[in-house]
Amino acid sequence: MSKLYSILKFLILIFFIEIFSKCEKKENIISPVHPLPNSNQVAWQKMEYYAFIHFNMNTFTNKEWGYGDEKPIQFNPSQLDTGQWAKVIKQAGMKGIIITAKHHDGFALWPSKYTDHSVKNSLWRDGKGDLIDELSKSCKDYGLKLGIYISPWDRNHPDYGKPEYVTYFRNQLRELLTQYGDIFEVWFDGANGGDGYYGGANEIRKVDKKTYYDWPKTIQIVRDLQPKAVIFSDAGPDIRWVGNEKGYANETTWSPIYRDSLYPGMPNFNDFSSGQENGTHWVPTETDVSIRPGWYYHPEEDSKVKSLSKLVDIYYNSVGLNSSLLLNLPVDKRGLIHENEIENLNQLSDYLDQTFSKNYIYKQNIEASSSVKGFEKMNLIDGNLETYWVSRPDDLKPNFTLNFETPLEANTFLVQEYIQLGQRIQAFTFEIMSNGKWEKVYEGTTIGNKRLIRFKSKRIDAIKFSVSKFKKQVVLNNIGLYRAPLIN
Ligand code: FUL
Repeated sequence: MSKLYSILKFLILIFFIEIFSKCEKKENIISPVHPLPNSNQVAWQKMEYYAFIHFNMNTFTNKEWGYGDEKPIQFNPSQLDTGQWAKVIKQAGMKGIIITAKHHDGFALWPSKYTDHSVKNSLWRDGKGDLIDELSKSCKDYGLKLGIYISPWDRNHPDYGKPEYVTYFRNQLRELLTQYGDIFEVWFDGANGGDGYYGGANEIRKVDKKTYYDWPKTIQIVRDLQPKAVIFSDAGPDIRWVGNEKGYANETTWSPIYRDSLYPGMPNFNDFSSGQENGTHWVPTETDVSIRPGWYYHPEEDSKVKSLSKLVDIYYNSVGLNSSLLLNLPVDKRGLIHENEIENLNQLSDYLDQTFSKNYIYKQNIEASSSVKGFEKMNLIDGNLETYWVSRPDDLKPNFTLNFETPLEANTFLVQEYIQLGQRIQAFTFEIMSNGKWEKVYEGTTIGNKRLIRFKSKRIDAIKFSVSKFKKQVVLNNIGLYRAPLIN
């Protein structure tokens, strides 16, 4: 009898342990806020800062948009060295390069078998060169990712505007996606349709931007041939345009949009540049801007390379506003990144290194308004982006405070949402206690992947970050407090 009693007691114990562990597990499941990024978008978002290179026929004709009547022999760089590009770009702290393989004038930087309008009929490398191949090898040498810009608009091609051109465009796209290894991003420009050479027709050709390219089929080609690539266009499907070419994302930047109602080149696209809070698809912004006034190299702009303070401002307003920075470097007629660019890029990377190499709140004492078990407040300051702090579902004012034993000087605050669980924060406040007095330093809206806040350098006793509006429990994976150098 007593044996039976012991067995019964044992079984009851097991039953309760099981129930208890189920409750624990339940608490550890953090429900996502849809839409969510896919793994390609997460990997892309982590790149944050990468280069655009506009180098093609326009470099030699000193234009921004070629008409399409240029001759291949006009393309003739004297010292082209993609190794120099990759070295400069790597040193600048960028993670990849997107090259204008074909711009609106239709000239191809690779020996495409579908046209004569390419490097194969130029004097460069005696017509045997392949710039995309050279660049792809240089990217590998320097551990950079390669992306492709291919203009849907082609002012050279006789069939532009007819269905035959779309076949041609797709054939070229296939070449680019199969001959040069992994491609991290495919960039489809929204500018298309207008006047051009068109094989000698010299006329205006307009297309229906919504239907002409039959985008779903073109997108499928990229999916099939480069399943890890993200696709950029004004409206996605994976990455969208920030809405201006100045280098500034919006104060409010939602990654979700109602993607199915948007299309590349649509007229009122700017209305959507802040994203759509309740959008159906995750399509984050990319901020593209040139380091000079033009996208292409013009000798008269040698003295107009953006200054360090301008570049820093752009960095904070793109990477620091839930976007990524695609900074364009116009390669010159020699086929090299110009000395003036190199100097300012190096200044920017030194500035960013000096700012972000020391996080003053790493492993400090942190107080949080609440935490879900397993997603503790220390996850905010462990330097690991895969661990995150989660506020409890009943916490209506999620916040955290850091009190410093010894007051410190800082001027930059960083905060990141763990975007794999969706974008949740709608409004926040950042406060600082200086000389014993609390002061509201910043009131903002969205956070997303990364939010950088700059403020006047202060002696700081404590900082407080509070979320006043959010969709569901707050999920943050990283915070930082930094001292950026002063720019003269
Ligand atoms: C625009 C183009 O028309 C410009 O020439 C440049 O390539 C820029 C990045 O995109 O739409």
